[in-house]
Amino acid sequence: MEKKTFYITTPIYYPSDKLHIGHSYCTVATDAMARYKRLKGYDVMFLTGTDEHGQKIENKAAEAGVTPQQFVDNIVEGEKGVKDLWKLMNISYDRFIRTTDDYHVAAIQRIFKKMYEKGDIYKTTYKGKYCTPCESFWTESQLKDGCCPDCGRPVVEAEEEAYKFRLSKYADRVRDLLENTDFLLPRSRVNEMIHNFIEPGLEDLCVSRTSFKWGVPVDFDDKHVVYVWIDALFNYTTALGFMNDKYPESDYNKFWPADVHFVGKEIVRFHSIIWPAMLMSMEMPLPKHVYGHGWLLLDGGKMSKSKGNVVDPYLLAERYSADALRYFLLRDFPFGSDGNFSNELLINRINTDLANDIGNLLSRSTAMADKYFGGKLPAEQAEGAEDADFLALVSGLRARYEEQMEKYAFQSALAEVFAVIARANKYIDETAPWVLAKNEETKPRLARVLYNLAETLRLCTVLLTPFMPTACEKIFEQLGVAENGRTWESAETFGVLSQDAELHKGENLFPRIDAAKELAELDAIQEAKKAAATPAEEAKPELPKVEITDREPEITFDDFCKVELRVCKIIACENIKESKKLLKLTVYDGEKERTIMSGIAKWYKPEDLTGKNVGVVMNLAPRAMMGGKYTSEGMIFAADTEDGAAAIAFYPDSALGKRIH
Ligand code: ME8
Repeated sequence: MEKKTFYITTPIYYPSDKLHIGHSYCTVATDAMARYKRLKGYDVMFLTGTDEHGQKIENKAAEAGVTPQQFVDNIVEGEKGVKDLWKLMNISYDRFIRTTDDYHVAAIQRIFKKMYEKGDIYKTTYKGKYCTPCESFWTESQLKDGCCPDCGRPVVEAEEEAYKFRLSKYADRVRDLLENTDFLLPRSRVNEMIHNFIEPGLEDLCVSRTSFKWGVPVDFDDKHVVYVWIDALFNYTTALGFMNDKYPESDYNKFWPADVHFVGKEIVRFHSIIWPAMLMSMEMPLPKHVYGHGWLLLDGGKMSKSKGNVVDPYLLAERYSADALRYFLLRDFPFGSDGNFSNELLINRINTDLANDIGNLLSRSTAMADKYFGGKLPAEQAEGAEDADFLALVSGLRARYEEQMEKYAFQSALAEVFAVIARANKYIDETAPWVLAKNEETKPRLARVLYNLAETLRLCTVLLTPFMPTACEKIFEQLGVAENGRTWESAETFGVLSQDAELHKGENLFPRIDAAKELAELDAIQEAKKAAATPAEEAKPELPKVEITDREPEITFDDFCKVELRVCKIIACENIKESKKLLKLTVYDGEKERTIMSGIAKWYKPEDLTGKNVGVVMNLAPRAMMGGKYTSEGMIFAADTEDGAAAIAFYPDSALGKRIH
């Protein structure tokens, strides 16, 4: 019989910086799910990767003085880069896609063209708000208090030729998908999408850019690059060979549609509205589920690369083991909600669950088996009064765990396992094996107690392998568990551990951490990193002092408004023979031209200024100059500088004719 398939993905992360614990959180959850499904016998495809195009990366590369490709190569493949991190974290991905991979780029071009030929992508003029410093277009609704949502600076009206996708055409079908199916999980995310995006009405989506180059060129109109989100979302299919030759199409037929995309809640909109609409346009099957997980917060705020308040997973995994970090991430935070990360929580969790509960159970059980029976439990064993209650909790554990895992409720699945582990520790206290060991007659009882403990541990360990693969291997080894005792099937049956199993006390898998000492060290490391990362902030330069002697009396706002300040374009500029100081400028305000005489000839050549937009005082009374030969009809903004030079402020083209406030 053919195995059932399971296709699961993480978001593809931006390699604009080193990844942080938030990215690790999602990837670890995906890995646990993939391993769980493999354990259950599924043929799993687990895809992760990096989303490498876009303006941000282009800018970051420019700042670093390297090409965008060099920049992303370093972050993805370089030392302690994305791939190194996933290796350290024991991430068992089957495929890693980089959106700069040739096969992906070619496939995206074909996909874009297909939607264009169908008429779902069309060429138009895009009118919107433009943030010049960020070179980004925004719609009215994206603005924050009327300003650029990225940098908070004012935006201007602008126009750009663009391709748009007919998102509006699919609005009803997307709404139906969200409201009437379990496509989007958890359910609470559905209302958010309907309320915030569907109800206000879905507008067609701008899907190309001309303002930067670092992207997939539209091959039939190469002034444009494909919008990064189209490039990014289709990764889930190109990595299966869709519209490319890198992988066989049979992969696509076998694994698509995806069983689930795990994504952070901030990108649920892209995955639950835009993604299905584009798939509908392409007439492709839709993924079965999108799961929008919560955020890890730091001091109540979202951790983010741009804020610089990130926690380094590399450091924590190297210090406490990948297993401990993986366990903590999935045990402490309910997957669908936000949670506050702290080093203290991490250390507490390691000390209580791992060092105390499972660590102790393992070392006590194996040490007693060693001490009392040389590691091999005798065949003669005796049941006792304490068994029934304990074993009642153990039986049915796999079913309880499975129920939670199928809902992606990792926290609850782990809680089920650790309830059994806590109960096993209590069983040791109830049965007091050290007392049973004192008497030959009670040795069979002792043997059974130790067997029950080892078998319970084995069973729990099978269920913990998706979370802590390395430690679980070692536990199996200490308990002498053969292959048949490590399977999913074996976790349903109590008594699989062979009577001949050789138990031995091995290394301490989860040493107790001195919390106070570690916390102090982690704080010191964090502080040192902050200081190294933000030298500019640390060593804030003292502000220069300037003596101002010519302050004007206060005026009212209305008085100020009487001065008409406006952006004009210098359309002509020349030296005049009558003066070495003056330049004759012709400026244009969008309606008409005027002449301005300005004493800046010493610092600016006419060709430096022609074509530039400058600030102009428009309603100054005209003034005759050079004996009446010239008339100046305004003043351009120029600051006096220390050395007497003039410094002119320039404005973007889109500001032409606009008032300056
Ligand atoms: O959005 N808590 O990439 P990205 C929890 N390239 N999870 C977090 C997190 C936090 N504080 N910070 C990040 C992108 N994540 C796009 C995706 S997919 C076709 C394109 C996780 O590098 C979370 O899963 O900004 C989030 O959705 C993802 O990283 C965003 O990574």
